[in-house]
Order: sequence, then structure tokens, then C-alpha cells
Amino acid sequence: MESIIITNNMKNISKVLVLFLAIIGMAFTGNKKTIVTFKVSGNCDMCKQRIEQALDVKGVSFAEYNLETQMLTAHFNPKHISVAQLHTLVQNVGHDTEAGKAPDSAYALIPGCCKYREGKCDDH
Ligand SMILES: [Cu+2]
Repeated sequence: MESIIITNNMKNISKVLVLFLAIIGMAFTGNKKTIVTFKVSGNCDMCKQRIEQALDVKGVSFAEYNLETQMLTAHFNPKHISVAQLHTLVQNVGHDTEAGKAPDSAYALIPGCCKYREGKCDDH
């Protein structure tokens, strides 16, 4: 009799444990980083630095801009930040993205050599 009770308790405990692990699993999945890649216009290493720094915000764990391919890759947590916000952050430091142009006021602030709309710079 007693052993049956113990067995039932064990079953209940394992049920609770499975449920608990499932919940933890879901929590981890919810926090899982999302990777996005999109086109950003830039000219030089200063641009690269500016673009990557713009994404040094909460919710972004990694940002790398590839000058040659003009592609930006970011790892982010969709709970904290959206892809649209990533585009806006980059545009607000003066760089056009595939989602839209940088505000003229922001573009005006970047150094002459970085002015990608006027062409490539050759002097560095
Ligand atoms: Cu530049």
C-alpha cells in the first residue's frame, strides 16, 4: 500500500518536473537571439565604427558591418528591440538602410569622406 503511494507521488513529481522544464525551455526560447542582416550604405572604417556604435544599445548583443558587402548583421532580442528600430538607429547616425534614408540633418553631420551619397572616398 505504502509503495503504491510512493509510486504515485513519484509520478506526480516527474509530471511537475516535466512541466517545469517545459516552462524553462519556453523562457529560453523567448530570449533566444534573433539574427538579422540588412543593407546599409557606408564608405569607410569610420562609417563602420559609427554604424556598429549606433547599435550598442539594450537588446542588441552583436553588430557587425561589412564595408565590402555593405551588409550589417545584428543579433538582437525581439523582446527588447525590433528590426524597424535597428534601422532607425542606423539612419539616425546618418546612414541609409534598405528600409529608408537617413534624415538629411543626420547625413549632414557625418564627415566629408563618409558622404557615401556623393560616391566612394579614396583618401583613406
Ligand atoms: Cu566613413
